[in-house]
Amino acid sequence: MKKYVWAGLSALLFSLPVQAKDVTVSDAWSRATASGQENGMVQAIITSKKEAKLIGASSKACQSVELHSMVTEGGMMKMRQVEAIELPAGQAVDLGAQGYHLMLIGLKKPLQEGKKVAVELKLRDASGKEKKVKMNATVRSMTGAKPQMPHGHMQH
Ligand SMILES: [Cu+2]
Repeated sequence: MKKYVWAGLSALLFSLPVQAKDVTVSDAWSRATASGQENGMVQAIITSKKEAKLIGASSKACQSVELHSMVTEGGMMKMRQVEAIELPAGQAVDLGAQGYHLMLIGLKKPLQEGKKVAVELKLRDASGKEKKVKMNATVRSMTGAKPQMPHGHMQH
C-alpha cells in the first residue's frame, strides 16, 4: 500500500519543474542603437503555462540585463529596476504594454537593424524552480514607433 503512495508522490514531484515548452516568447524585438550608446532595450511577449515570475535575464551582447519599469514621477519619465515581473498562468504578458522592458546594460557593440540579439530569460515558478528560456530579439530601426529615451537623459 505504502509503495503506491510513494510512486504517486514522486510522479508528482517530477512533474513540477517548468519545461521549456511551458514558456513561449513571441514578438521579441530590440531597437538599433547609435555608436557610443551604452544601453539598449528589449521587448517581448511572454506566456507561461504555469504561474511564474521573470526574475532576470542575460545576454552576451552586453554586460548585464536588468528588468525595468517606466514610471512617471512629477511629470518626468523615469526607469526603475524591478526584481520580478509576474507571469500569470496561461496569460500572454506583453512587457511593453505593461510598462516594462529589458535593459541591456553596457552594450559591447551597437545593435544593428535587422540583426538579432540572443537573450536568455530567467524564470522562477511558484514552487521556486528556476528555468532559463532563450529568445532572439529582432533589432528594429532607431526611428519609427515610440522613441525610447536612453538612460541618462531621463531626468533632465
Ligand atoms: Cu531601462
